[in-house]
Amino acid sequence: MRKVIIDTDTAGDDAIAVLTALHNFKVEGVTIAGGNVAFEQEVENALYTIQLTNPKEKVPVYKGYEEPVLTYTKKSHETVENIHGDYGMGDAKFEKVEQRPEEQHAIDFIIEKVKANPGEISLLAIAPLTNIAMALKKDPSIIKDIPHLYIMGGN
Ligand SMILES: [Ca+2]
Repeated sequence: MRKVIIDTDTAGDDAIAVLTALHNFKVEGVTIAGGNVAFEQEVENALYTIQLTNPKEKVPVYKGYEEPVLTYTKKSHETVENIHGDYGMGDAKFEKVEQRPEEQHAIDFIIEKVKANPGEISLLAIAPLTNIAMALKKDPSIIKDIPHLYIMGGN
């Protein structure tokens, strides 16, 4: 089964992508980037989505960058609860699940995991590319060890 890391700003659309990936790939971890809704809510949405699948092995969740690398006119980015609902899941509010995010930063997880599995871990990037950019900036040597980088979006 293909090994992947999913980088997501989990709201309803990404929840479907995460569910699909959990069904079809060996998901080594889920990393969270600031994007669609409030960052901590994205983390909770990812944890909730993973729990729905009741995975046999724990799928760890790592917090990454909450803010963009660059902004042009504003201090930060704007979230879009007007599109995804107050909690990012179409106004549905779910209880917090038992699993909590890991302590390690998302980009350190990406770097370590890729280095430990050279040529085996593809990245599924479905959020703003902040975590991917910062991981590659911190350790460009991992580029040669990532077989595929799939991007939906690219802000
Ligand atoms: Ca997304």
